[in-house]
Amino acid sequence: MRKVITYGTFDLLHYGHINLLRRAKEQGDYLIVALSTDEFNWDEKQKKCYFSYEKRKMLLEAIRYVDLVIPENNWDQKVTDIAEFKVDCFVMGDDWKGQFDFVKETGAEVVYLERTPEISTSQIKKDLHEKNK
Ligand code: C2G
Repeated sequence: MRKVITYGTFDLLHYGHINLLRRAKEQGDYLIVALSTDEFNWDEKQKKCYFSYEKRKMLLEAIRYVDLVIPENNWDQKVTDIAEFKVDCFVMGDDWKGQFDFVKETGAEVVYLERTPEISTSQIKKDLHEKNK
């Protein structure tokens, strides 16, 4: 069984996320999503999520492409996650291109997939704010 892993916040789940998850699953047979915790998002990405970790986890677990959701607590867990779960392929959107090439040291393939244009959680928040002015 070829195992794939990807990392992210996945707040206000949208079709850009689904496009990523669908293509990530196409890289193998089993997809693990390491979901950024609320603390990690705030401390490391200065992101305040609309949905809590538990709600974002529930949403991801309902997606047919996703087989397992684990917490992402820090930037450095990727190498140990890949060893622990015997992952064959690490996938991220190409806005991260080159940022995680060190993961290749684990022997896992590193794949950056094209981001879906014109949609992002921050764009959704901005548009809703404008509309409700
Ligand atoms: N994504 C995408 N297209 C979009 C928006 C997001 O392909 N229009 C991808 C991102 O490239 C990422 C994944 O969807 O691979 C999740 O995006 P975010 O929730 O924004 O995650 P991010 O804040 O990039 O966190 O350790 C890695 C970080 O946790 C990644």
